[in-house]
Amino acid sequence: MDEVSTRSAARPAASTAEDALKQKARDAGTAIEAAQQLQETDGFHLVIDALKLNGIDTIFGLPGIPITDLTRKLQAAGMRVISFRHEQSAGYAASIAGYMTQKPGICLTVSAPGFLNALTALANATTNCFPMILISGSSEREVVDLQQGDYEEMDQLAIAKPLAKAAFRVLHVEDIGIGIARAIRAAVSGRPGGVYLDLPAKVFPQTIDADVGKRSLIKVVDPAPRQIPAPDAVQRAIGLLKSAMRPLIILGKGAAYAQADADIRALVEKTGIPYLPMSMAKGLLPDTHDQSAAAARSYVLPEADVVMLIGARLNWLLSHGKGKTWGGKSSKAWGGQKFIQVDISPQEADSNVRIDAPVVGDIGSCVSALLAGMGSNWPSPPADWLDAIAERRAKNVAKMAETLAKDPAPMNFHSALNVMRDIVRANPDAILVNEGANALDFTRSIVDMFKPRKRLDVGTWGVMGIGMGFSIAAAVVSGEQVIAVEGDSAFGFSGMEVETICRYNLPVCVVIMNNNGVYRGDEVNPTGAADPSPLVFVKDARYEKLMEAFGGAGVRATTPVELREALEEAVRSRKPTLINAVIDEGAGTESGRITSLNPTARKK
Ligand code: OXT
Ligand code: ADP
Ligand code: MG
Repeated sequence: MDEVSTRSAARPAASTAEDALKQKARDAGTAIEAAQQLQETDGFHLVIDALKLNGIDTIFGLPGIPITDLTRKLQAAGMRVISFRHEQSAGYAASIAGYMTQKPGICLTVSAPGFLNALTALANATTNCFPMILISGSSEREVVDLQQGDYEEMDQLAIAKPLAKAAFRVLHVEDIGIGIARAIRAAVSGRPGGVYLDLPAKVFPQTIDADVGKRSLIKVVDPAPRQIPAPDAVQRAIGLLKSAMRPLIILGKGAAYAQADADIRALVEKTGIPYLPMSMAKGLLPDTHDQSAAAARSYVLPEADVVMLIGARLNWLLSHGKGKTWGGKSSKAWGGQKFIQVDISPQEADSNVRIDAPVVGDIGSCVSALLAGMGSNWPSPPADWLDAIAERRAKNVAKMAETLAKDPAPMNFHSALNVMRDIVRANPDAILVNEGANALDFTRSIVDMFKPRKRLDVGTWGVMGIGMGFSIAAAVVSGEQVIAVEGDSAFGFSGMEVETICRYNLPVCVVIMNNNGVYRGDEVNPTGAADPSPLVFVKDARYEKLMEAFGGAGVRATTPVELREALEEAVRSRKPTLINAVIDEGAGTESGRITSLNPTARKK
């Protein structure tokens, strides 16, 4: 750690002889004061020192009262401070930085409105198990608690609590070290999540003896301790897996987060069991892997008899583990599968259906224990199971290839994403950010991923607005090229951050799948009045000019050839680029692949 920072004093200049004398006397006083100050530190510096001590080197935020000076001082202390145009994007950036690095991503905001702007991201982080810490300045406690109308008055701690994994407030400068240590531990240990840390304005200028301050800081030892699974739980899981005739492994984003890539691949390959990657687990093994059952999803879920979930929850994305998707006779009926669930959270088991073999621990430890317990001659799954999957997969892949080979005018999702598929294959280190409905669902199934943690998307909530925040953080923490495939509606939620992308000159290429609206752009107002349908946007919007406005490259692409050229140039130049890919406005469907979740009106 650097030495604990100290504050410095300014001195006035002397003009006359008398003034000079006075100045001399003052200087003597100032020197004593300065010496005293040299031995003092304050809240600003202790926050910086505590973060640095714990290896935090990047802050995502937006300055203003009471944290403006903190952002300056963080930068002056050598930390990377990425300043956004809206706190929501800063929050999403922090959360995905946490997912990518296993270190809590830090988002720094002002009080009440700034805090609230970041709150969606904090809640989203908790929901997705991403480790982040939202640090917000807040107003005078005494005034807030008496509701006397302080500047940006709000009881932020109370509001954050139900949306965060943990929430803390620091009232005294000497507790800053503990507050930050607790926040770090809470964010990354066990099931990761979003943590709120409230820092009232008056803590920042509070002073304390520098030595006492230094001693008050905590370097967190082993912030995310390994959690070794119980040997009998491992044996139970192995026994069940061995008994399977039609086994299936489902890899979720918890498995990607765990960074146990080699062991997970070894487990899949050693068992020979087909696997299904959840969206953000794509690339954990290359999507072109022989054992991938992604292209046979609707076949393997109902047909499997034993399913091993690794870092994936049986939530809505997996139809709660029951119902017709799983071969159940009705929408809530159990399909008959037995489940093994590998997860760090003991409470996750039985959340939707019975888990016959829970394996509780961190995925790295669990997978290596499973591997060790399996011995060296694990039998291959029955050939008829593998053959049936291969057949179904080949059929779907051939069907997809046929669609991708078409070149309709105007361009549609398939012909545009066929280009994207080639570009990602040629640049497997590039990070793909993805949001929208059709723009999301088509990209997920068309664009293969080849390396872990390269696909970042709307996650558990299907939330729009993550696009630019995720892209900025991904570029900042990895230095890699980022390609953001965005629905035109999705892009609108965080579009102003293209200025941030240009300001920091990040290698981000935003591709807008522009179909003039939410899901599609051809809806009309049924009354015939002048107002457009609630689902459509200005036709032929020139989104590319937004990027040009800030010095980046803007391209309007109406054909796959133009799109390919623009993408290749973006990747070659690493310049901030926005490609407005003009898609047939009638190409999408309502809510993409999740149309069925829309309630339908009884009365037409
Ligand atoms: O097996 P079958 O035959 O079924 O085939 C499957 C696979 O086997 C096959 N497949 C393949 N075939 C060949 N080759 C390969 N490689 C291959 N891979 C797969 O393809 C099919 C499909 O596979 P998939 O996708 O794996 O399977 P399936 O059944 O779809 O999986 C189910 C799910 C649930 C896991 C999956 O669908 C999924 O992950 N879905 C996520 C959906 C989601 O999160 N959507 C986003 C939310 S929608 C809505 O809420 C929107 N809003 C409202 C809103 C939101 N969200 N947030 C906020 C803050 N405010 C409002 C809005 C405003 S979307 C939206 C904007 C939309 O407009 P845009 O302009 O942005 O976007 P466009 O729609 O483009 O206009
Ligand atoms: P997906 O959306 O990809 O299916 P989910 O977010 O539903 O994934 O599930 C991720 C799961 O992974 C959560 O239940 C979480 O507790 C678990 N998890 C996260 N990190 C770890 C880890 N390091 N070890 C074990 N489990 C983890
Ligand atoms: Mg759209």
